[in-house]
Amino acid sequence: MNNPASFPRDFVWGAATSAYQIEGSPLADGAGISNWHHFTHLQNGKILNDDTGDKACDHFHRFPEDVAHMQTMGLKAYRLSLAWSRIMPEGRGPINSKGLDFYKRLLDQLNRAGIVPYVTLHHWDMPLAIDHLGGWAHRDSAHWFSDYAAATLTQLGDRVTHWATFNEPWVIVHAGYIEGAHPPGISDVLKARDAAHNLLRGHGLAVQAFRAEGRGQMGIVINLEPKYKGSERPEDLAATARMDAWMNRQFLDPLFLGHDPLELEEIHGAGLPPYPEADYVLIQEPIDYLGINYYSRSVVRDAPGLAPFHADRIPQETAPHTDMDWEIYPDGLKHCLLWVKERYGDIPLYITENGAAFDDGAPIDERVRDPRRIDYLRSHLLAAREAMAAGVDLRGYFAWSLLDNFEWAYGYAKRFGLIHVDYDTQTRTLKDSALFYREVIDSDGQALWR
Ligand code: IFM
Repeated sequence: MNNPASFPRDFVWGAATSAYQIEGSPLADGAGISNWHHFTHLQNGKILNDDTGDKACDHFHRFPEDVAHMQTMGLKAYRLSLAWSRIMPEGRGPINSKGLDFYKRLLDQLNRAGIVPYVTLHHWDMPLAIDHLGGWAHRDSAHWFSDYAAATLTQLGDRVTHWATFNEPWVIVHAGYIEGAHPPGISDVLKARDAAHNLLRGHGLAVQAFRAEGRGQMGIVINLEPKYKGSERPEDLAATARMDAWMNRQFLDPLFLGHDPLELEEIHGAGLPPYPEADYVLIQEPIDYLGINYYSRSVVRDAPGLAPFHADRIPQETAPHTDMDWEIYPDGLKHCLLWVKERYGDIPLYITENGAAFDDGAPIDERVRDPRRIDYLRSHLLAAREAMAAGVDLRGYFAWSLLDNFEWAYGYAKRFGLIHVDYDTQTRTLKDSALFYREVIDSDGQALWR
């Protein structure tokens, strides 16, 4: 930390993926049907080109090659998620040991390679059987999840020390229960409220199970998008606060402060029966770290007709954007790291996802030139380093993503990978950004300043 133009020696340099996005073979070895398998096979126009995760990056079969690529890149850590439906096919009840075996093989491969696995228990793919019972809107979902978590922690605890309960619960709630773009594909603001609360209860119960059975560290991964006011008009300020509450504070306030943000009442309606006080004690179960996923920011204005948020994003037309149409705004990363420290205290932080979708074309002479992704990584890492210099306890950074993969509603159309995947042949090619990232890692970050 003394050298302002480098990162600490023990900084954790990693890359991230998730199960449904890369594994393929979703029903292999006795796995149950997941909500995402079901949703993609509905072919109801909600997934671009009717793409599915049936094959994805075929990581299920090709993980030894993928771990070898991680070694080539010099990764210190790899963030992955587990498919609940491989481990508990019905979401509850008996464990499927063959499903677990896949993860044991993968984790062994990583540990042998000296790459520390950071494992997320749930990254959106829920067993369909329990989704059909009401999914996260059902109060029992917290217990379904913590039973799965407890069993998994016991089974894999000898191989994993860094755990997270959930990835981006906000997306589960917003895309699944408000926009209907992800499973369960509905638009119901009250169910969304219950889903958010039950995810947090499930998190608290899983942390308790971890304290009883696990070793190492347990955290949660939250996606943050700083909201900037569109103007000084009181209506725009209120809309900005509402969107900040909905996206950023909806999860962090209960986790660290023990209450929901007040502005949620403007969205869900006041006068709803309150949840039991004991829920908030459970949700505040102390964690070892917070994972932050950061991609962009938004500038907000009041939009009275747009239920349920009555707010809208002001397009930043002259600013650079990625292929997701997300504004590239590295300062937002610094701001949200500083904001988390100021509002919630000195919890150890990791950037658990950060990256950019760009289509850089097929490899030419086994090379993919992706200077825009390099610029994105560089500018965001420099912003993160500035936050560290200002006192933020940032322990590591995971680029999203190791591989091009299944980008949910966008199918295979958006490429976030440091490694290019040819989906027909499953050939992997390290992009220039992967080679750049290797230099960054090798030099403790100093390559960023060159
Ligand atoms: O691909 C997703 C990932 O699953 C969760 N975080 C955002 C990424 C890019 O959209």
